[in-house]
Amino acid sequence: MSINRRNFINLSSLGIAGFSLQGFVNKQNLPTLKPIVIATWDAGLNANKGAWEVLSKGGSALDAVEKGVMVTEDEISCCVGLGANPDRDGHVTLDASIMDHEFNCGSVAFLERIKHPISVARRVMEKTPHVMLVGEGAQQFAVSEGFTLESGNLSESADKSYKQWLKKSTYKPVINVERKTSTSQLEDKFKAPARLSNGEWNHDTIGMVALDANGNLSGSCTTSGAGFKLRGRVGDSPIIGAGLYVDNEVGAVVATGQGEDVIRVAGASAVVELMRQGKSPQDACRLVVEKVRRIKKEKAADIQVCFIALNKNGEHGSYALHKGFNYAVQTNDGSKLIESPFSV
Ligand code: SD4
Repeated sequence: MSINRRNFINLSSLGIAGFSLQGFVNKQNLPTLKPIVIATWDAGLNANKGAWEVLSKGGSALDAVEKGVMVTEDEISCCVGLGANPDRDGHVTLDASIMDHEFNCGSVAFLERIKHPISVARRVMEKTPHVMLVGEGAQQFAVSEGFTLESGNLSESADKSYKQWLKKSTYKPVINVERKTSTSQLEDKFKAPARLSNGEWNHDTIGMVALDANGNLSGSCTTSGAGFKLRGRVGDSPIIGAGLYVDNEVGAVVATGQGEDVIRVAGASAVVELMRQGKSPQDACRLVVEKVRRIKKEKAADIQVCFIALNKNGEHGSYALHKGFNYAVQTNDGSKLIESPFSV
């Protein structure tokens, strides 16, 4: 995905090397591919379209990653946002985070009855001296900022799944059953949201990272966590450094999968640090996934952990513990869905 040396030399021979390549090429003298946005899962295809409306007009990566994931939060029949599966007490509780190119960040967790947790996370970042608000306090803040308090009713599909779950009420917080399937088994891989043939969602999260025309990175993540989770459970998505991390000198990373195991390894931050040491986005993601695999030993068979990463040059990559993860990419060349490499 990098522009090759020949192209670079051509650019240099046009006289744009030296002074003007400052800010246009990175330290390794690779021209930057921008703008670009990448997002987790096939739902990322639609989300990227929302982000692209901002990026293609020269807008900021921060605006793009907010607008992008709002598309998914708006899909009421989706696994993200208020249409998602509830916790085991029957309430939908949402987590979200956002981070810009200057280490500004904001997040909300255990938030109920608010349609766009990502926008509340952005307000936390921009309007408070804090990074994170949770539960009732986060909701109060959202309402004071003019967000509507929605009904709290479950969507039709979530209500159906919850009633089904109540029959057995087994507490088995296994996230991402996609390892038992493949993208081709999804109803329609280009139509978000995807449901598995057994009726379950194959994920509950959308994560997005973008590089804008000015060369700035930002990221966002929004999720319903895990269906039928313990009340009060919070995953990695709103934890800066675990579910999301952005360092504008290096790159931006977002995670999906079993949040507990992403938190354990400070996942997104760990991937960024590996890129700082010169690893490609894919290799950096792979090394952290392999660490999770080592830590979990035989229990790695029961969980999924995935990262997507974008570096300062616009190079991107991903890695998953198990088969079945994919991510969407949007550039000036168009949009595509990429099957992620995986460990086992
Ligand atoms: C969590 N990482 O709350 C999220 C869940 C997820 O696709 O990514 N689901 O643990």
